[in-house]
Amino acid sequence: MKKIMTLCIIQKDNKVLLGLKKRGFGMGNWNGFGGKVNDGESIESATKRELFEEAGITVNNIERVGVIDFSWKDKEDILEVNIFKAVDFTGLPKESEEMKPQWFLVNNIPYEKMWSDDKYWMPMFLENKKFKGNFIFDEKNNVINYQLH
Ligand code: 6OG
Repeated sequence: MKKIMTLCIIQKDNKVLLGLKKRGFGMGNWNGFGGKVNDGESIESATKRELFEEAGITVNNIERVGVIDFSWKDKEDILEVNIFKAVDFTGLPKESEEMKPQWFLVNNIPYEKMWSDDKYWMPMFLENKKFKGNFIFDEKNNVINYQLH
């Protein structure tokens, strides 16, 4: 089964806004904000909803810059993660039950405390390139195979 998910990162000047995931899937990792798209909801509105729920900020303009399929060795489920960039937002990033937001300089991204795929596509994200790809992980969530273009 394929699950459609969103992931949104704010890039402002030479900084990006990430959040420390406090619970659930990916707990302990820094990541963008996002989650599952609900039935009947568009991917764009799910992206904005998750950003508000998790970081307390509102965005008008978001741009889809990447789509990546994630799967795990010997497992059938595929996560389709739609990756968005936003430049402008209103509100002050605020900690939620799920995420603790923090700004990082683009040359100081905490890759060692992020999902192991991020170091591959984040440089493209930061350079305003568009990308598509797929990643396969082992049971320890290490990347064992990927394609990205
Ligand atoms: P909830 O299920 O907690 O949202 N996500 C991933 N992000 C990265 N960078 N790498 C992955 O590799 C990911 N798998 C899922 C999508 C989970 C959030 O985590 C993202 C969602 O934004 C496997 O609601």
